Amino acid sequence: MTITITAFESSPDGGRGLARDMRVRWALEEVGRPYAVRLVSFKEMKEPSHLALHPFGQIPTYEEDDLVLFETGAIVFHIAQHNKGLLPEDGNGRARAIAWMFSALNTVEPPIVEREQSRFIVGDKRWYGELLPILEDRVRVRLDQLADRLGDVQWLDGAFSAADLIMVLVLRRLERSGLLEEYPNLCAYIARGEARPAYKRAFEAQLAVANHDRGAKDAKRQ
Ligand code: GTB
Repeated sequence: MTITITAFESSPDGGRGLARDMRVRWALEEVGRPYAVRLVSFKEMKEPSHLALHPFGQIPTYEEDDLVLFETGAIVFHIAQHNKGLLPEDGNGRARAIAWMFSALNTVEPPIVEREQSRFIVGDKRWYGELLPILEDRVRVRLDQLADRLGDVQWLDGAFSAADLIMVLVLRRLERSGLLEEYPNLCAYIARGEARPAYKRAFEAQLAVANHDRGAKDAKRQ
């Protein structure tokens, strides 16, 4: 049973682990499932063969036997459901972990992406300087609430789960924004996620792709 995922051939983040294949890599590493990676260019993502796997022409995708999945939330949930270690065994704990997974994707991530994307969409407008603090305050609303709930516990609800995996990576998108530093317990939470051996293996694997890509580009220039 080979699992194959897709990832950027040339990730815009240069290997900082911010592209969403990192979620799937980390989940697979946590449960000890080997996987192959097929790298795709931006052009290939919009071609029929990739669109057959992913209707929106994005990465990552996930193939396992005759199952094809897209959407990282669904992929991580599938991995967690079919392997031990990413969701609690008891029904109520499992339901709560799933709620936290959804909240990472539907409640915490949207204002973070909105803020990030605003620069690309309207960053050249003269009123952007007024918009940005508004968008940052929208992010702070969620970070305040999350930081309050997390307090000084290690993980969102008991043991580490798929919910923490997604939440940590959602929060990591704020790196270099200056916002996370206002929340020491969220910084410590992210650091705990990054310290996990499975996270490190996933990070190294995606970094190796970026380093290889950089090497190939350098060789082309010479
Ligand atoms: N909701 C989907 C999911 O969770 O699977 C979103 C998937 C998605 O946004 N994929 C992006 C993509 O394929 C890559 S991860 N984009 C190409 C396209 O839409 O044409 C988003 C991403 C990209 C780059 C950085 N970065 O450079 O820091 C971070 C995140």
